[in-house]
Amino acid sequence: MTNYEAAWLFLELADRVEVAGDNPFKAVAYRKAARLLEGLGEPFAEAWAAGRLRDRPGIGEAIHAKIGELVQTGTISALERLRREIPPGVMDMLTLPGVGPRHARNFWKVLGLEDLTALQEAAEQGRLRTVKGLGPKLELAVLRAIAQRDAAPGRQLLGLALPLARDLRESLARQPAVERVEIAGSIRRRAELVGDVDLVVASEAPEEVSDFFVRMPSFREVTAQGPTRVAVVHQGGLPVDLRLVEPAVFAAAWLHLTGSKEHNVRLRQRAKERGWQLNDYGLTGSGFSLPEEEDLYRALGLPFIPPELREDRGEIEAAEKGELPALVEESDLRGDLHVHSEWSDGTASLRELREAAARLGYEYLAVCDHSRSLAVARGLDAERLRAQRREIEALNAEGHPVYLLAGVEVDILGDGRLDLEDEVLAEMDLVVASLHSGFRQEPERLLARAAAALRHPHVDILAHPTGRLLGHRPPYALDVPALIELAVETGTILEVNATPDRLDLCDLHVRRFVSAGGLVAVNTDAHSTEHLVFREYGVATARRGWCRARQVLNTRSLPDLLAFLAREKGRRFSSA
Ligand code: DGT
Ligand code: CA
Ligand code: CA
Ligand code: ZN
Repeated sequence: MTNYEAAWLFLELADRVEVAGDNPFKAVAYRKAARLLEGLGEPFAEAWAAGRLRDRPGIGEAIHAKIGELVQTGTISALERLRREIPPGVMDMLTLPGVGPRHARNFWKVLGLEDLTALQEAAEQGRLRTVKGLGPKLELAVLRAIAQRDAAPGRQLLGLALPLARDLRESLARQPAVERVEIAGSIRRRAELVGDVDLVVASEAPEEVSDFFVRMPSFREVTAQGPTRVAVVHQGGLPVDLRLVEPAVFAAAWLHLTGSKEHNVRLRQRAKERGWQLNDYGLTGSGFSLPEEEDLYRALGLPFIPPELREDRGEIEAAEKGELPALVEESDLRGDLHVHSEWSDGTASLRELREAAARLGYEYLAVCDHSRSLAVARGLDAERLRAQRREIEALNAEGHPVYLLAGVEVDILGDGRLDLEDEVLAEMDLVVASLHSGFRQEPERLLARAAAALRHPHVDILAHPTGRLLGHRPPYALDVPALIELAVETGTILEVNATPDRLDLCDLHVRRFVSAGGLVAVNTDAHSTEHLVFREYGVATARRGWCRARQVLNTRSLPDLLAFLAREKGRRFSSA
């Protein structure tokens, strides 16, 4: 058993202990032990036998004994007991985003729910909120997560699949038999929904790698296992496809498995025109040595094409002419222009948000809590907004590297008016407007509401313009091309909301908007400090929309941003 496998068992033990309602400190201790085992640097069994695990920080007597059990019997009796005690359907609940071990315990122990179907039913009947500590918010999260699975059967949010793919890649990368491992497929192209995880491994000892892989505890099923391919199904239901190749053909295999299929077809045509054949083993007949993807593209007369563009949407033609855009990168962002604090429905204080922004190296953060009509979110009225501004000004007086802008996310009301008086909006550093109601309205009415906001002199940004929730709610019946045209005309920024189930605007709309001269803002709409890293998905969407750094407002420095906002709306894009 490898250190990794041992670590996984301790992580599983931690989850199960929490679900069973055992002493919570135990779970913390098991997770700590798992981290230690992972980073040990020598086989854990040897370290244990030589007594080198004794008295390590985090390894108490009880954990030391459990590691001994693992060494001697290959398992931990406490874990085996919990595996028998907890119904498998309860552990399935942990695969829903937003559901942790403590929730699962409550569902099981308090409400008697033993699988996802029962959980869904209880959430629909509003029974989850009857348990102390569980609220309507969790009910919604559960329903949304379950609906997501159903609405896009077999397809998963990038925001869930990418972290999983990275975990698997990391585990494989630390195997001595693995020379190189990379993520391929739609995840590498950063598609918003993906069908599976594709991994490519270069190895001289593929059996060793596949043996290791199928024994990883994160899978519920092995569907294929051969010398070049292993297919498994992750606990959460997502299939994982592992290809094993000779190190010499790694680049060709990686290119092939990254896709898209349509992009590959075009590349093959080019190879054929040159009298070669492109396949997952390389460029047959060309005589080139092609250690990297870049070399393959060069042999075909093209510069490297970023994976996000490989959809046969004109990238080959642009590459030929040397006109590929230099795509915006995460490191280009200097701030986030739409975050929520505990003043409305966020969980973090302004100070905590500012610290989290500093950790990302940001220069600014626009606090945009909800306006009053959004009562479920404890929206702010003019008076509370002014109180919040005083707190923001006091914080800014501290000379911290992150400057806070006093913004607001103002609701666009049913008739197109905004939820705050013009004079209040005029006081704000930044106004983000959004539609939160009227999902079933007629297209004309919706467009009229959005248009009123775009034409409003104080509305700087339209947030999550189409209102879609991936796998859960379709976009509003909104005429997006018309909206885009009006946004360009009025100088209104359109948001690329980076929340993994929004990604709104989507890639194609981003492309249309920026090529028409519009500017976007990549915002996380964070409701807690952890959400700020969602920017990765927003940047990915912008990149898939062929977006350059200068087409994203929040890549600008603070002085440039303030100068931009100081200009009259109508002049913003032209002088941008
Ligand atoms: P997905 O999994 O549905 O989100 O989308 P992909 O693009 O990851 O598709 P997948 O997993 O079936 O295959 C991974 C890549 O392998 C795909 O993007 C391109 C390549 N590939 C698979 N099948 C074919 C094929 O029949 N022809 C060509 N040219 N390439 C293929
Ligand atoms: Ca795939
Ligand atoms: Ca696949
Ligand atoms: Zn928001």
